[in-house]
Amino acid sequence: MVAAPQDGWWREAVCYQIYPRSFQDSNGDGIGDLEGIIRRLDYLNDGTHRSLGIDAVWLSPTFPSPMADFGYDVSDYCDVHPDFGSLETMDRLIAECHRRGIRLLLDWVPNHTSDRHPWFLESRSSRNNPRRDWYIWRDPKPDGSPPNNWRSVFGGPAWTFDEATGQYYLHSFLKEQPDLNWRNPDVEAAMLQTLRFWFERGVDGFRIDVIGRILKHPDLPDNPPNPAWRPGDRERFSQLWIHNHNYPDVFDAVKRIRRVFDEYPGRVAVGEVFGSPAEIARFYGTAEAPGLHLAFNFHFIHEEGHVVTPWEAPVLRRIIANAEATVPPFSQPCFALNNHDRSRFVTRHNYDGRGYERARAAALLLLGLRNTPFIYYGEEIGMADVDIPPERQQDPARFRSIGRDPERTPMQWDSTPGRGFTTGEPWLPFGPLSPNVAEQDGDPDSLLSLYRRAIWLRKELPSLSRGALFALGGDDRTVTWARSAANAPAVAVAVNTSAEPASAALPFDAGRVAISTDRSHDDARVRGGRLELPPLGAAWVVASL
Ligand code: TEU
Ligand code: CA
Repeated sequence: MVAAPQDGWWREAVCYQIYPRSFQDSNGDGIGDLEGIIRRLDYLNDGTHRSLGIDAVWLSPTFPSPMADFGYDVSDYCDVHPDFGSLETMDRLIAECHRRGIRLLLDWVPNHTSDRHPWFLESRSSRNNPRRDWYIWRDPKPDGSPPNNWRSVFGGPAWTFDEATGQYYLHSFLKEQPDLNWRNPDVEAAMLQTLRFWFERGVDGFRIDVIGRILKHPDLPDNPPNPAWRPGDRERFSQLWIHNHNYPDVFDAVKRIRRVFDEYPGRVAVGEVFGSPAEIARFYGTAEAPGLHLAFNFHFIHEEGHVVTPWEAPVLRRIIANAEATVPPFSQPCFALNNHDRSRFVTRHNYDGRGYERARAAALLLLGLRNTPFIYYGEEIGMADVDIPPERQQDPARFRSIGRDPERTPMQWDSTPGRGFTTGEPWLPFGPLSPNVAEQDGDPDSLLSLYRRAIWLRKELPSLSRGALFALGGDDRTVTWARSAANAPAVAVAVNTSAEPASAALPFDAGRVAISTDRSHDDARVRGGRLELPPLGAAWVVASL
């Protein structure tokens, strides 16, 4: 058989997102850094079942930045922010990852730079500067107002007036994040060069920030109002983003970006994308003209309209079915339950105090699907959002009513005053002493132990790590499916989202529970094609051959 056009390590990988400021501080300044990450790599994968078994790490931005958006405002794509280390530390991190078989992905931010990036400083210096056209400058309307009605994702107009040159510049996010003009071929060439810089240093790929926004309608027309919007809803949803989000030209640019990845064997592009299942699928391109290797599907966090996705079997089933039906056959979905922009899972689903139980079932759901899963640091111990007193708030983005600090607090390694994270004052306050890694480490019933066992089991069961997904079913309380690869026993996954016990119908008659949210069920024999699940429980069942 000829290898599929998109085979690679990433197909069977379990990935882990690190928010570098919050993972491990090594020098007591209260800010996590690359040296700290190196010290914690054995926690991620030391080759034994005592570690998590992570195959790839994605670092949120580590580049020089004024930190207006904590690194998503890049002022130099080819260096390391001194808070995090240096190029030398990054080289060591790459080597230390590779020594453990861990791939390293960095975070590429192509839509915008910092307003302090030398390119923007030149661009804003005069109307006839050679780099003027590297950003998106337009005259005011005759009444002095912005060139169109586009809103910033973080609130307010997407345009800021520059007194010195008498024009507005476009920024889809903060005014400190001017949008690059990807219609200028020099911009594209310069940005693609930054990818090669890191590939040459051994980086295994990139998570690509808001890739769906890099090209806008060339005429920058007004967006139409959103008929579903009601006063009190988030302002950014007051209009339909048709001219500045997933605009058709984006998908051609993605294919050109992909070709740079293909210059270097084994490098992977994972896009941060938003939209319907069909829109997400479009980012993968076609077998002949591939786009991204993987495009995130955030629908377990929020769907269109951005309301929190409920933990309900019919909703989960629909999300899985839609992803399976749309992602092209040469690749696979890429799900996440958490990230640095959204309220954490445990908090989102804690309305009855049972968010932590749902997190256990969610781990078996995420790792049981046909996908390249991404785990957000702290998810594996059930970290929740932390209340941030007003005087300690850091995130300027009014993306929700508060910023995104609650889901970005330092990793809780132990119950000491510095949580094992720092010897100094942490940049954001810690959560309560519990949960932490130390207390869960030796406890076979902990969430951490469940994640570890599930990840290693996934590697040992080819049906789970690379099998097809079939027989997606269930009822109002349960969602079930099976996975199967050649020459391996099929594995069924069953999740009970209700607070009542439930009986799930499996696609095969007999098997053995390989792992479940309630450890007392492990190794139970299954007969007659039914599995009894406790309230909010989940399990994997290996079919008897
Ligand atoms: O997030 C993009 C972002 O804010 C989305 O959640 C939003 O819904 C999307 O833009 C809709 O198209 C990324 C980063 O993850 C975030 O941390 C950054 O602040 C942002 O881009 C700007 O770089
Ligand atoms: Ca530090």
